[in-house]
Amino acid sequence: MGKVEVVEMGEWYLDFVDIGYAPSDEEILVDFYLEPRGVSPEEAAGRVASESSIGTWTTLWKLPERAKELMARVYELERQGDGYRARIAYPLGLWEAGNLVQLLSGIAGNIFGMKAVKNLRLEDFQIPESYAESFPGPEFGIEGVRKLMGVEKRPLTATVPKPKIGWSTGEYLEIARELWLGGIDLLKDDENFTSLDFNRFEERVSRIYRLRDEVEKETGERKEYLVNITAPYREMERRARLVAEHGGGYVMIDIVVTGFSALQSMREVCGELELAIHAHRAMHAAFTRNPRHGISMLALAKFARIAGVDQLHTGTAIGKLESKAEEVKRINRMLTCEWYFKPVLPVSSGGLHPGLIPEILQMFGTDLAIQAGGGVMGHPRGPRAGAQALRQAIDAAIGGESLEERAKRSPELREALEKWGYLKPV
Ligand code: CAP
Ligand code: MG
Repeated sequence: MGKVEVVEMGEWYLDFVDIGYAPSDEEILVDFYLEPRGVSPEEAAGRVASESSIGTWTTLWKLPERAKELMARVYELERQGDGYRARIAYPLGLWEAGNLVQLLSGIAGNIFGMKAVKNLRLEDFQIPESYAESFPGPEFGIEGVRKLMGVEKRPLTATVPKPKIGWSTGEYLEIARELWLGGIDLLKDDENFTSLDFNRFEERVSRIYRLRDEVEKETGERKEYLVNITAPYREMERRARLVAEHGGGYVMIDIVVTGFSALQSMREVCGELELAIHAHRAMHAAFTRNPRHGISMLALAKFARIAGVDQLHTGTAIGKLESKAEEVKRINRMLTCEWYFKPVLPVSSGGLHPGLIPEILQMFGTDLAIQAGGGVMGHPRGPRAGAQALRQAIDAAIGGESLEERAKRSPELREALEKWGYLKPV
């Protein structure tokens, strides 16, 4: 490396602005939306680049020789709505290979609290292959989970035995049996259901896989259990090992509340144990929902694919939780496209019931998982009929048959339509 002259920092922030700079293909490129406050857009963008790379609020006594090579650079800045789109290039020397949490602490850390921006949102980012190679990505991916479940084409189905929490272990297993016999592929714990006095993790896991094996024999279909291992890290590891010991095929992790450090380590553990990871995103809307400030769900989903989840909730656009169709489609495209890592199966969930299935498949296609909790457990004749109605709706939608037509010969679907029709929950 040639001698880098130590420079006296003048307009410190504007030194991080180099509009028209052409980033090398060995840099991490990040797209931000920002609204300056009290400073020019250039200085606001420069402050973001400074604070997220090597800078601070003032010029400094001295800089190490390599400083200049580590400075981030704003290379594009253009009006966007009430603010600006700022594109920033980060030299790879700033980032530790394989350490996603360090990347997050840089490009998604202090900068959201800067006074010089009224709002700031991390919209998207690109990484070079040399950085991507330091991450495993998904162990199974879409092909792997479809092979695990023996389901080639149609959407995988999942159901949470609602209410979210309350069933005893025995009651839970009885419902699991009904759901699996009715045609649900994946029994799913809810995001806030872990191990409680009336339904301990150990007892549930010690019994459920024997039941699963019985139902597989009875139906000839593969069945699995998205068992929620969310807990302090060491407990998650212990629970994953227990699942593997009992012959489980998946774990579920609430990846936002557990954090990316735990997720990266659990990805290693689950790889060793050959457990697929179903990623729940509870808490994401605390920072993804505001279109002016925070982190986009697209960026969060990209971090999750790099970290190596196999399935990820991405929204429904027409269910009970906020999400826009175009955004969900864009996220699903990013999760399933050709990239450095195996594709991740999008999970559509939240307020879904049989009446909404045709529109879900019309919007998002069939390469996804559909979770219906209330939309199955709310069926007048209980979980087995609810499961049958969901599968009947999927079969009809895939076969191009209207739900009304199919309901003529499928009473479970007819009863679901009588209860919910085509209601879009709010
Ligand atoms: C859905 C759900 C899921 C949400 C999560 C719930 O239940 O189990 O956690 O889908 O949202 O607890 O609400 P229902 P997202 O099927 O009964 O609505 O998928 O958007 O991350
Ligand atoms: Mg839930």
